[in-house]
Amino acid sequence: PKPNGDPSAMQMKSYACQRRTPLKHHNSFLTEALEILSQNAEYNDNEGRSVAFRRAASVLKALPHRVKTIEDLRCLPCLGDHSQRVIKEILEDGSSREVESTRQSEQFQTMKALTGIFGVGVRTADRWFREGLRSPDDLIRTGQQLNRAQQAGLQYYDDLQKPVTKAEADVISDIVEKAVHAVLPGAEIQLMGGFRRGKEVGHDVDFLITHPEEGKEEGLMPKITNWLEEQGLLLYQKTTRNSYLEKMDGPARPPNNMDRFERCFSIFKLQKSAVRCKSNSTASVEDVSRGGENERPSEHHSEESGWRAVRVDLVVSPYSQFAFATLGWTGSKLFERELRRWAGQEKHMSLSSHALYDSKQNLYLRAKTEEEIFAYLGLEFIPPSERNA
Ligand code: DCP
Ligand code: MG
Repeated sequence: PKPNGDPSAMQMKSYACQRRTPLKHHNSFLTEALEILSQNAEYNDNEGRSVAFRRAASVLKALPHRVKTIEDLRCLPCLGDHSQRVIKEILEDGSSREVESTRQSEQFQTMKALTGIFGVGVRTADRWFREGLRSPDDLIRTGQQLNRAQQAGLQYYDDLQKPVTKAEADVISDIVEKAVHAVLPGAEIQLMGGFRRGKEVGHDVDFLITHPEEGKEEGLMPKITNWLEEQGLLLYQKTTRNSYLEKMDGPARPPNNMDRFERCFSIFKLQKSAVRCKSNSTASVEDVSRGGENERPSEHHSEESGWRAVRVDLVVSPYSQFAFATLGWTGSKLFERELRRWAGQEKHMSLSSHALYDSKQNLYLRAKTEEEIFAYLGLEFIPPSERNA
C-alpha cells in the first residue's frame, strides 16, 4: 500500500478542534465547491445546511493527500449524502452542476457583491436583492438609506475588496503598537485572526490589546482611537463598550459566538509608501502618520492616491480573560464553532472568548494560556497555524 494513500489507515476525528488543519492542503478543488454551497445556504438563512457543507469541506482540508476516488472517502466523518454526491460528480466529471449553477446564479452573485460591502449583512442584502438591486452602484443610483458604516463601506468599496497583505498587516501592527503605547505604556498587543494562523492575506487585520495590571485596560479604546484620529490615520471607526458581566453572560447564557469586549470596527488610512519602506526594512512609523492630500468626498480610488483603506478590528480584553480572548480571536470561524460544540456536547462546559464554565462542577476554570484551555477541554493542543479548519 502507498504511504498516506489509504484514508482508513488514519483515524479522522470528527470535531475540527481535534484535528490539525494546515493552511495549504491537497483538496482545494473540492473544498472550494463545498464552500460555495455553504455560502449559498448562509445567503438563504439556512445555518444548519451551511455548517454541514463547511464541516465536510474542513474534513477534506485535514486529509494528508488528494482525494482521487470516492473510495478515499470511506471512514471519513461529517460527509453527508449531499456533500458526497457533489464530490463524486467533481471526481467523475471535473465539476458539479449544482455548484456551477449556484456560482452563476443572479442571487448568489448579488448576495456576494452586497454582503461584500462593509456594514451590510445577509438580511439587508437579501432585502435589497428582493427589491431588485444588484450591485453597490445600484445602491447609490437608487439613493438607498444607508447607515454610517455602509456609507464608508461604499466609499472605500474597491479598496476593501482588495486583500490585505501580511506586509500591510505588519505596518498596521507598528501603528497600533505606537498608538497603544502612547496612551498606555506597558499594554500588550497581539495580531489575531487569519494572520496569527499564518495566512498571507486577509480581509481585515485583527488585534487584541490588554494590560498585565487588571483594570488598566478600562476605557482604553477611546484613547487609542483619539490618538489615531489626531494623526489622521482613521477613515471610519465605531467603538462598542465592554458589556461582559460574568454573572449574566456565563452559564446563564447559551454559548454565543458574539463576544462582549470593548471593540472598535475601523477603517485605517494606510500610506502605501510605508508598506514599501517596511518591505525594504527601513520602516519608521513617522512615514505612515502623514495625512492625506488627495482625499475625495465620494468614492476613493487608491490607484490615484498614495494610500489605501484597510479594515482593522481592535479588541480590548482584561488580562484575566486574555487567554480566552486569544483563543476566541485566532479562529478559524469553524474551528471556534467546533471548540464551543466540543465543550458543550462532550464536556458539559461552556466556552466563550471570556471564560470557560464547567457545568458539572459549577465553576469557572481560570487560564493564563491557550494550552491550559485545551487541557481543561481534554484536547490535544493545536497551534494557531493548524487551526485553519
Ligand atoms: N470570530 C468568530 N466568530 C465570528 C467572528 C469572528 O469566531 N462570528 C473570530 C474568529 C476569527 C477572528 O474572530 O478568526 C477574526 O475574524 P475575521 O472575520 O477577521 O476572520 P479571519 O481573520 O479568520 O479571516 P480574514 O482573513 O478573512 O480576516
Ligand atoms: Mg481577520
